[in-house]
Amino acid sequence: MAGERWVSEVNAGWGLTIKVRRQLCDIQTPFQHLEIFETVNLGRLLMLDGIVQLTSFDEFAYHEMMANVPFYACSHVPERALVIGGGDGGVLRELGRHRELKSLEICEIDASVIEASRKFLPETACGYDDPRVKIHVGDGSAFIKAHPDTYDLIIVDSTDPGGPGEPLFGEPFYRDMKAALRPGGVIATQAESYYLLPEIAARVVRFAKNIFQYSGFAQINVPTYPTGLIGCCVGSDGGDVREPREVPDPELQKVLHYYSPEIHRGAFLLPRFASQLFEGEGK
Ligand code: SPD
Repeated sequence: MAGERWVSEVNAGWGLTIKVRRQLCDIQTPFQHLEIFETVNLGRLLMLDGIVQLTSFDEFAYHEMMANVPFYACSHVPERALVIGGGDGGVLRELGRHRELKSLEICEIDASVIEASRKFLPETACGYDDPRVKIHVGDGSAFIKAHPDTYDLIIVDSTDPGGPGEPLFGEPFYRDMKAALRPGGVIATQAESYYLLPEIAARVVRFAKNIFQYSGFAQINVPTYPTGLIGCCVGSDGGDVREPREVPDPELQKVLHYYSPEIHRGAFLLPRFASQLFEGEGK
């Protein structure tokens, strides 16, 4: 309609279009095109290279699951967590709710994502206000190699493959993550949608299955990602990642709007075609 402004993510033959009021940030960083919009119905919107990373409307779903599934999948109480990517701070915000974590590190390749998120997305980037947070700006795949036997949780909140996140979708990186875990630690990675990018989802699930004793794909409903769904691939040698170690204490559960122990278990229950895809049978 004349005078209206819409922004689209065009990805793998799909389009997802959101009505926006104005653009708050438009910069070409050394790594990617970074844009932030104020939308009409969904709060703020962060896009990197034209791909939706988050909206204020539903970012809680993705960030709660990316943080809490690995936190509760860990067979011991985790103390040291590392986020790779995740420069908007949303995963940090959710991890920060856990007082048991003694250190919270983030390795983000693009300092501009951190700066712009702190300026324009304060409700997400408030994760950085936690004094336990230590920021490393650099390449996550190199960082992980340099830190063997260090973390209880490694959470990879990456962009899609093709941009700066590309090395994070390779098997060597999964092996390096395993080496960077302390015994019984857990990895969780952004694993795409089995509707939108089935080959990539199947590939990362295969890596996790080949490398860890226990693994699985947890699905998350996120309406502002194309197909409304995204996966979290989880792997560990410590125990069954589908079964939470404990329930959140009642005060914490009150502030979680998506995660619960029931959702944790249920997220690993997949439609038959998706299970077959991950078993290598495909449809
Ligand atoms: N297809 C988009 C995947 C985006 C995953 N990263 C989101 C960043 C939010 N912290």
